[in-house]
Amino acid sequence: MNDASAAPGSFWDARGLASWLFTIDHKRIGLLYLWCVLGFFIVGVSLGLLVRLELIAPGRTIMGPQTYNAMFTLHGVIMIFLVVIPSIPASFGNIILPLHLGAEDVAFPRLNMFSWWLYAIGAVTALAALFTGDGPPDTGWTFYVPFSAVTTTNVSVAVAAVFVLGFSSILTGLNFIVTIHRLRAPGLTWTHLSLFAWALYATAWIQLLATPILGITGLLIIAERVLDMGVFDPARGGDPILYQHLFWIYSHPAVYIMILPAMGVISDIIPVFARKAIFGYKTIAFSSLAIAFAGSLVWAHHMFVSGMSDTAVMVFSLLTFVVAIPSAVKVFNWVSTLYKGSIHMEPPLVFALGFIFLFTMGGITGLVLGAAGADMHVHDTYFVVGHFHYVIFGGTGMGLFAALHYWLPKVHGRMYNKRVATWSAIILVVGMNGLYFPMYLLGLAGMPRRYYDYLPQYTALHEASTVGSWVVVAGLALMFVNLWRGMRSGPRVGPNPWGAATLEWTLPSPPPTHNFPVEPVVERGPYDFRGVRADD
Ligand code: HEM
Ligand SMILES: [Cu+2]
Repeated sequence: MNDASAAPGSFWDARGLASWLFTIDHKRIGLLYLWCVLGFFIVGVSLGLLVRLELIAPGRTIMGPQTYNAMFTLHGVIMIFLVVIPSIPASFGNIILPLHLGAEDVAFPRLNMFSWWLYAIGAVTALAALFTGDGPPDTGWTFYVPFSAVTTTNVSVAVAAVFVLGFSSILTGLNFIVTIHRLRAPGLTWTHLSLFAWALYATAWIQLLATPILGITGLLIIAERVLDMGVFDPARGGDPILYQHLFWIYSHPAVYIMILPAMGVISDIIPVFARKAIFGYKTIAFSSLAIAFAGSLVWAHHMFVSGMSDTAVMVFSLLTFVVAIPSAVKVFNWVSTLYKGSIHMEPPLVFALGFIFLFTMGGITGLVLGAAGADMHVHDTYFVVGHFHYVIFGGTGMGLFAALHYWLPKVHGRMYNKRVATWSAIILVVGMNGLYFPMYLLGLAGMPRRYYDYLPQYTALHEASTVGSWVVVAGLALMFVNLWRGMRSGPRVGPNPWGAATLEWTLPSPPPTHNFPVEPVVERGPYDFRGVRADD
């Protein structure tokens, strides 16, 4: 990383740990997030692999049931709260948003640094939950009551960690909203905003409005455990279903915190490598807001079998179908942009295509789950596990990897090996289908989720899935080694290796500390490629 400063005055120039830990430069803060997210991703993947290994055969394979429960809980908590939620918005959102706006930094640089510190404190608290108290939590990442209120494992500390992490997310959202409203360069109207910025804007509203509910719910769990409150405990007049409502009122919108930024990345990548203005700019921009809004109304589709009136079930099922429309509109517009485009099959596009395929596989099974009747059959089975992995690993994960391949040359001023990158994308897509497709079949056949053991008839599909997990790891290893090598010693690149038209590509790679030497005046849209040339 140290020799990445090709351009004089690059943001890499300041040296020393303190210049990073106390930085208020949005690019550096974004990188701090990125390194943490990738580090925790590797931890989370390792836990997932161990869980998968245990499931390769019926009976005990490598661990006992209590360890198994702790493992999948940690896997879920780390992946959701430390990896996926901050992944693209906190890392690439920070690095790229001010560049897309032609701004010097975000609106509140110090608050931005504070958000990262809260993230770090939350992460340390989550780790502390492992090594203190009576063992790591074993509730699953949803912390459902009544079990989370009575288990002796270290639930309170883990929930406190989630509380702190939530504040980090809220403050980042607030910062982005103000930044987008106030810091756009002259001429950068709302309709000249990049679709990545639009996606971050919609995401930020969810972060700001939905996350407080998670914080309060977490506090209530702690109160239940420490003070014997009786909000959720039926023996004291509480209501466990209330917990599920509160939890999902945050956690369903949270899945859009996970996916919208990835959709923004894809919307920015596709036109660049199709050399064509994006089809339906306004529909894509508006659909982000529509998803954020409608997505806040569908939480109870997680609770079709928890006990609700038939009317409520029907309303939430219908609303779930409604929220699928804006997602499908985006997929339609991406494909239409590619149609008759002049396609450049560069690695970011390959990852983007992987995203479209895997996300669509996850989205369609989401409709199966949203149909209340079908959900009765597959609720809490492996079908659900298959669905959300297609969406969050196949969607958000591939979106993050696409972003890494798209923006690494800008951030480091160097290029990775493109052939190896393409192969890693292909191996990942193959591996994810091997890992997660059998889960759909398992779920349809009745295999429940979160089970340590299973009947012999499920063995073949579990074996296939575990083998798939090894292919995924091979793809990840190849990809990370290639990116690492590229950023250390890849060939140097100029300002605009892809021939893209958004503002970051007008700066040297890597960009200078204060971004734009003169404030840019914007006269064209972000996907107007007339007169834009790629270096060499
Ligand atoms: C090689 C990669 C991965 C493997 C092998 C893997 C495997 C698993 C397994 C076996 C489970 C337990 C399913 C159950 O019993 O219900 C699980 C649950 C889960 N995984 Fe993954 N996973 C991987 C990647 C990811 C990623 C990238 C994410 C997030 C983006 C993720 C998020 C989750 C969540 C939220 C749960 C739910 C935990 C729960 O139901 O309590 N996983 N995973
Ligand atoms: Cu949901």
